[in-house]
Amino acid sequence: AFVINLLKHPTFLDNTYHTKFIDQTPDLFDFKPRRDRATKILTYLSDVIINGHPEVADPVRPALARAVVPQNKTPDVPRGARNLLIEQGPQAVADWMADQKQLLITDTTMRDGHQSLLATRMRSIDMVNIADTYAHNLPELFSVECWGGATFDVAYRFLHECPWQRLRDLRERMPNLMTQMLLRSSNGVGYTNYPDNVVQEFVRQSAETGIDVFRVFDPLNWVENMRLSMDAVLDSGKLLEGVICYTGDILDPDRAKYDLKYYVDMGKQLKEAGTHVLGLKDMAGLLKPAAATALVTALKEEVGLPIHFHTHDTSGMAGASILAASAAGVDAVDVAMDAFSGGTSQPCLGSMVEALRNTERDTGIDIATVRDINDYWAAIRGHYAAYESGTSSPASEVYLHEMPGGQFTNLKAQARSMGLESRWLEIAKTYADVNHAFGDVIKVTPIAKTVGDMALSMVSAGLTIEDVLNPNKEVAFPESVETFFKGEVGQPYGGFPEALQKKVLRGRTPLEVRPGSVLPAADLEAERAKLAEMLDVEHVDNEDLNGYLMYPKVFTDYQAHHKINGPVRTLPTENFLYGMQPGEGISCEIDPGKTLEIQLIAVGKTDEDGQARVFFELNGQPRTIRVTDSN
Ligand code: 3PY
Ligand code: ZN
Repeated sequence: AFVINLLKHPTFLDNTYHTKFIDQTPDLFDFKPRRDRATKILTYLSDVIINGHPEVADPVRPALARAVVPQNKTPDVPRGARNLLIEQGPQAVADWMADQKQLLITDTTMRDGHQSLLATRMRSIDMVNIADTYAHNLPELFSVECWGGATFDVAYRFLHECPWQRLRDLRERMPNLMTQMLLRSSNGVGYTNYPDNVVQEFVRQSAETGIDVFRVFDPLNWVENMRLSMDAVLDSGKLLEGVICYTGDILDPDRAKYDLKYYVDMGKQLKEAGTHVLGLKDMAGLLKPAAATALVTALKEEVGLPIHFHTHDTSGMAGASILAASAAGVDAVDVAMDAFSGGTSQPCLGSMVEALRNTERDTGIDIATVRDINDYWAAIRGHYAAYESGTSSPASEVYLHEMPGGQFTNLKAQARSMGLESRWLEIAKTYADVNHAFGDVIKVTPIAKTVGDMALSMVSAGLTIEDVLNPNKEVAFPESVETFFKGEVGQPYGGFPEALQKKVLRGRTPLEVRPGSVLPAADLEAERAKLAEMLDVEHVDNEDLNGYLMYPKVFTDYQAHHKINGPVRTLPTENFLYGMQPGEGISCEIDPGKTLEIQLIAVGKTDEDGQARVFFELNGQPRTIRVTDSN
């Protein structure tokens, strides 16, 4: 084998070797390609070192601050809200919430914070490293939102790591804190309706792996379509937060479709459907302070459930809405750690703690602790500079288009990639036109994307809303628009605009029932067997099965990446994104207590065959990796 390696070696083949070549070329001694996890991780690093990370435009690593994990304030983990959930169940938590004088705080940094600011790219390692500190130093938190929404597929798709492992690791390190997820009802954590048993199985597994609070919303505020997932949460014994999505403006008589009565009625329906807590989800940040006062007051009085308010600071005014909601008696609110707050994310946690200090609604959170933890997050945010959207000021235009926080920067990036960035205001206006043409819909996943798809396609094709509505003008509708008008997302409040529906459907009959009711159940065991065969493994566990059921292709692509590159989740973020520099050493813990010490020694020149060699020391032993240079 040594001779074959030598004969095939490019340096040998092109006659440039010299006597020291054998001594200096350790990969000759790699008799068969060793595909252990260490080799896989070195392969990944070599690829990034030579070819760069596909999402990082500027491969030069910026000067990065070190993220310092603060000291624990106590040796033991103090009691937190989760202890009550475990000991007395979800109703006791809801009762306790309603009894509290203080404003309860959810920290969204690990979910909506980075989803809204950094395209959901925060990696598990950066959450897991600070989780023990949260457990020790922030036991006052109501919950830590850290899962669901877009984080599930982005973990597999772009971070090449397993979202279930993230949840398991966080769960283990925060035994006293309630973990919270965002569930898109029958859309699970995807963009389309799944069969009922897939949704039920997903909820069951999420609860088993570690979710305590399920925030459940439907994009059409259709309670009928929420019941199945809500019942699944109730069966799991965890805390159910059925959600009202807020849109429009209850104080504007011209937006009468979604008035105070509409929201109160929906709150009552959610109560009747068994929710423990009423969520108020203002995904675009449209609930102005005076409206917050009116809405929270009415919901408290007429529904009588504890209320958890979620908003976005796109307009720069969300902090004022939270204070108004707090004064009106809201029970809990979502905020993000300072470094992950503001703009399209949630308002600032530290400032909210300060604003309420020494008032009746004092959060009880120690501001010095917040500063220490935020110092960690500020450094972490810098590591993801490649994903910053460049939006740096409040945007009152949000009241025009009503785009949710997670979509705003995304759609701008999409417009940029289509060469339409300079026509942004036109896109924003078109988005508003589409919303009205669609019957004034609630813009949240996946309908926000549907409206965005339509707006972009109109601007790029030079179509006006009159063209779209004109029955005699041929228009190519995006697939998501067809799905919506076919009734496959559900039934919108007030029904579909008939003429437009007719035009989109071209004679096809729309669905008028709950989409899940006509989808055949998935054969879970057959799917498991099919996946085991595809992956060439004996057994597929429930977490992997659920990942596959939600996102078949994304999941199998993730598995293929994992087979080549190993557990890349264990790499520090700066190395995951920027590779390593000669002389640099890093550690990655691939199993509890099993750590790889990796040092980059040198990067060889790319040879004529386009192969580059990267020289490492792995746990003190020399290792060479060859990769194709695709530059
Ligand atoms: C999601 O569905 O991911 C959202 O954050 C909706 O607001
Ligand atoms: Zn949100």
